[in-house]
Amino acid sequence: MYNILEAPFMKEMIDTVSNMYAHGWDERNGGNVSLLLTEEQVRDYRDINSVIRTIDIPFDAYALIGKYFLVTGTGKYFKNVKSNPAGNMGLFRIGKDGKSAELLWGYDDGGRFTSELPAHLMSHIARLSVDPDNRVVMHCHPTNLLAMTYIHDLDEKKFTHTLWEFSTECIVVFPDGVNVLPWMLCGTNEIGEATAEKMKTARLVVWAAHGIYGAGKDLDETFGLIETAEKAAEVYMKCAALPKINTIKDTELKELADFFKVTPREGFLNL
Ligand code: 2HA
Ligand code: ZN
Repeated sequence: MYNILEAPFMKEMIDTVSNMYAHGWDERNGGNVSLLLTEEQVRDYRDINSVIRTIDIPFDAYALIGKYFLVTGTGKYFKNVKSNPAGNMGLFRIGKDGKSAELLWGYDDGGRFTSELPAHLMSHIARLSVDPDNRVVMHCHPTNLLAMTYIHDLDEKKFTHTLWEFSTECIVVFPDGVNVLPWMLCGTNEIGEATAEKMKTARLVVWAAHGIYGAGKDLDETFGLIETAEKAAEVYMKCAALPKINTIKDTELKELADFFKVTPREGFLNL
């Protein structure tokens, strides 16, 4: 059995949440990340039969029974994850009833997973149904995307189009676009269900006046996805109050998509 703090997945998780904090996306206890692991990955670092305690899950996660997740803790600060990984994160398996988390490591101070677990697990289920390689769900509060939700139409086509228009690489990085939810109460099963539904058609889901959810096959890819959208939102916010005299035309967006062999979301370009 190896030291779990030396596990590549653990190091990558610590680096990623630290980087998210450094980017200003996760003030105080803002943000949460979940990483789906295989039993093989976990077995090298943990006795999978030694369950520390079980924690109730507030909905039926039957579709994920037996699956392993490394998840940031509720009320915990990303700022502190690096100096105290086991106090700020936990690794658990979804129990046979689908309604309990079997803790194998972490949440050392008696804590539990993020209050946004429903949105995370439901989003994992939704993404896995369209992409079996999906492993990560990431939530944070990037400043410019958040700002944009106060001044921009929340229509998904319009929101996506603006991001595509305000940085050349966007259509290549997220050709599936961005879905948007209106303001909703966070931490509930309802926002979890709504987020998961939106995750079926895009890997980015904006929560108006709150933040964003991203999904991907690994931590780097998911971080990069949010980073790219946030960059475009930043450029948009710098330009929004100024007269706009240049843009990327839809014919040019199509040229980009063709050259990089991606398929833009149906109907999102005005051609
Ligand atoms: O966990 O970001 O959405 C803190 C949050 C809630
Ligand atoms: Zn949040």
